Amino acid sequence: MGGRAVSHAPLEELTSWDADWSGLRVVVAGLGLTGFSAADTLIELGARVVVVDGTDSAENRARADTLRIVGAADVLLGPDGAEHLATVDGGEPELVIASPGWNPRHPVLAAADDAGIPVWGDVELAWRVRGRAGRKSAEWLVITGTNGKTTTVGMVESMLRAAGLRAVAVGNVGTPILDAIRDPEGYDVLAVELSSFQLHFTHTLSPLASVVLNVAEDHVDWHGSPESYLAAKAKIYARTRVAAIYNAEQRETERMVEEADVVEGCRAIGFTTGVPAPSMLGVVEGLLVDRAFIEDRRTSAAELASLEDLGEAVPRHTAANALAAAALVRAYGVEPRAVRDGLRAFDPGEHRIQAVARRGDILWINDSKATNPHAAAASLGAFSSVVWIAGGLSKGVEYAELVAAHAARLRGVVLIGADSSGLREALRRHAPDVPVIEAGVRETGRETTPESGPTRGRAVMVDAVAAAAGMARAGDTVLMAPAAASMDQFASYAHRGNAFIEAVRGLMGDHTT
Ligand code: UMA
Repeated sequence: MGGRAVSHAPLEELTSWDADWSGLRVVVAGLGLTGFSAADTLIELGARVVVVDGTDSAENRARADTLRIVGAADVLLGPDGAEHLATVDGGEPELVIASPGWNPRHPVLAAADDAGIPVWGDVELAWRVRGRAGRKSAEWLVITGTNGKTTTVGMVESMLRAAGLRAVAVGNVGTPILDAIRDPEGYDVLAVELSSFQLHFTHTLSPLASVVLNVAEDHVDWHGSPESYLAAKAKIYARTRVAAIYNAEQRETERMVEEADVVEGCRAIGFTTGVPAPSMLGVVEGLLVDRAFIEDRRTSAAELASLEDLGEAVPRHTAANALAAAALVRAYGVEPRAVRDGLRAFDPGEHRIQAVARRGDILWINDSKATNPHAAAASLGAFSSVVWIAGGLSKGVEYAELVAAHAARLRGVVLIGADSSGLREALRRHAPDVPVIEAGVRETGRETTPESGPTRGRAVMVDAVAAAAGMARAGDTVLMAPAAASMDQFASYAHRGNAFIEAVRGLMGDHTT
């Protein structure tokens, strides 16, 4: 390492771990989970790496120290380093790796684009280095969608493991894909959750099977328009080899498959919560069935599992996610029994439609994972009379449709979030009779949110829960499903969910479920 080796192969030939990456000049944008794993990998491959990150935090400094020790050419922290495209060993970079949180219009990425320098995400890098002499190279089953990605990727992982395969859920779910690629034991299959951000920076991925679970408006601020958000999602189908899986109840996803440039012989497979046509998975009399990956699909269907295997009172979207997961693993060749066993063993995790407490016939639900209107609509639709705690970072989406569709079930609304004006306005227009309280401003009657951030969030949530308790009547559900991201007042959706749980428990002592 070090030195100025320039022996590397041209970028188009850098398609395996064993290719010659030495001396390749790379700028890695971001030093979070993605940037760290990408920089560490590239250094191991012998590339010359400069990492830039706009935040000079203690955490980033610690990561920077580690990367310097293993051989990074430089790590630039703070706004100055992240304003312009850095040089590497005094020369222009030949490649930029973008973390998903980086907007393509960010000055560093825009400068790379202007200079004709390729910009890849960590997913592109991981795809290229997945093949390595002496290690098994995992197949990829890839998942995107506006909602349900994390649940589905977890179901896929659980089904694969039930089939006795070495498998792991990676990607947007939280474990960088490069960590799995570099695992010494290797995997048979990777269940890969991809966000629209990650897909935007992906160029040559050719998965065994792919799915867009559903599409609704989200992340408009990052992508610039709803159209470019959908275009990023549709990229997941490109070069799919065995099965391009679509939601038969959402024509947009089917159209994406029709328009995708898949590998010759790849099949289009639908999933539906209704009765399936041939080449689909669906539900018949309470059973999840497969009419796609069986011999005689014209006249029969294979039983995979029952709705009860998913748990009690399964919402429709959970059944849809299970069918999508089943389609992915069936494309790989997993047997029906492992689909069932995987679903039985699957634990949906916290913060999604999670019952937190019940007292005085009022049910308290944490759905902090509902970070956009589509996700919030799914949980609002599950209850008949709701006190809704909502608001936060809106990411540029519209609330009119959501509020209009669910106004009749709202007992009242408690607004959180540093600026929930979009939601407030939608409520004023489409639910004028529903009382709205703003958490954090009630005591004094004026805005008391000079600061934002985690500490602020906790106090706001305590106030929101108290306000909701005041509105709720017997038979109501208090639902924290914000339809917005959390980062204006909380560190993450998990932090927001925990703040809610703590506040509810604080309010009622030990009467929780
Ligand atoms: N940064 C800058 N300038 C910028 C943007 C970010 O300097 O303009 C720096 C930050 O200071 C920080 C680093 O970049 O140090 C963060 O990079 P990042 O935001 O890309 O986050 P990572 O830690 O790399 O995590 C990412 C995903 N984050 C995002 O897409 C925003 C994680 O998804 C994912 O789990 C992880 O990679 C591993 O693959 C999280 C997420 O919120 C859960 N995803 C969104 C969602 O699900 O809705 C898309």
